Amino acid sequence: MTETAFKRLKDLPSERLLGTGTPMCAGCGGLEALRQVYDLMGGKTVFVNAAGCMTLLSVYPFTPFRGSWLYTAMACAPAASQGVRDALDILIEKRRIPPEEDLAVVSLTGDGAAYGMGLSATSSAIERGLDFLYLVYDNEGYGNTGQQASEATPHAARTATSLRGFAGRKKDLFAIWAAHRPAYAATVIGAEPLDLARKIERATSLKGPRLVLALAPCPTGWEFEPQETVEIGKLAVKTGVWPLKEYVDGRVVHTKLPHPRLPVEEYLKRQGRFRHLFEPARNEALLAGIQARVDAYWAGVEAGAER
Ligand SMILES: Cc1ncc(C[n+]2csc(CCOP(=O)(O)OP(=O)(O)O)c2C)c(N)n1
Ligand code: SF4
Repeated sequence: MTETAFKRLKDLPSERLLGTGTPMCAGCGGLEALRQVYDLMGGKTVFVNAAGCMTLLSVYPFTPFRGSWLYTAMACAPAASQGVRDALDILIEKRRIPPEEDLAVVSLTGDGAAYGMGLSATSSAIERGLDFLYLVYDNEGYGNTGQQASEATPHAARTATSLRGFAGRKKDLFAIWAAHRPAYAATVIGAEPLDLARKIERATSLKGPRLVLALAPCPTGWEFEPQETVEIGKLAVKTGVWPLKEYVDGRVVHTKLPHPRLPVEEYLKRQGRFRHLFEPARNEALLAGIQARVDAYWAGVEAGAER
């Protein structure tokens, strides 16, 4: 990481841009990430928000945003972001607005849109070199409609559509973005605000397609108490389940190595969606399988493989 303005927690912005009293659940990890990103990016930001939990933020005539916000269908936030970017560029070119009134365009969606329904529109937007930042709050399910499984749901998690545990595996969206050779891609989590701030600092210094993929601990869908959001988020990092990394200049760099790495079950056992792995009896085979995959990932990182 090059020189950063964010060396200590007190370097983080003190002004809070997003209004309080939103209809999000208490302890929402997605909201935690959005607040931080908004404070760092500043008020000259337009959010293009696909259907999901966050679309409840702005319910006419109320909005917690300082500026513009646009609601789109699940599959098309990146396409709508293109329209907004183009409109701003044309207005500036025609001198209908001065360059100082330009806005940063942010696609804001959950994982259902980002990993699944909106992936085709995303791929095309990256291909066109669209100048936008895509903020994903990944709560690992379709949260707004009752936490059905999505393509980001982790193996064995109970959801409304996988009552005995999800049989599939979480899709690697970071790798999919990196394969497109974007300007930037990063994983973040609200529980690690300095790491998040440095990544937004880097992302906003660049132009082109940029991904900021935030793991979003979700008390409602993951079944834990709202006051545990930060602790669960830190455990996701400390157990190696959520690697913090960035892709820039064609290289992937891990920004926080979990040393010593805690056993994965320290993270799993705190969440009701994994309770069946521990009760009525421990499912040793499944727990060992989940741990082995995390171990294999980090063995690859230590061996220098680009992940
Ligand atoms: C094409 C389509 N199918 C289904 C829906 C219903 N729907 C609205 S929000 C939502 C869940 C979106 O999940 P995600 O993108 O992960 O965001 P979250 O709800 O978790 O915030 C669904 C399925 C929709 N809006 N559009
Ligand atoms: S369901 Fe989860 S992601 Fe959605 S608002 Fe509630 S806590 Fe946040």
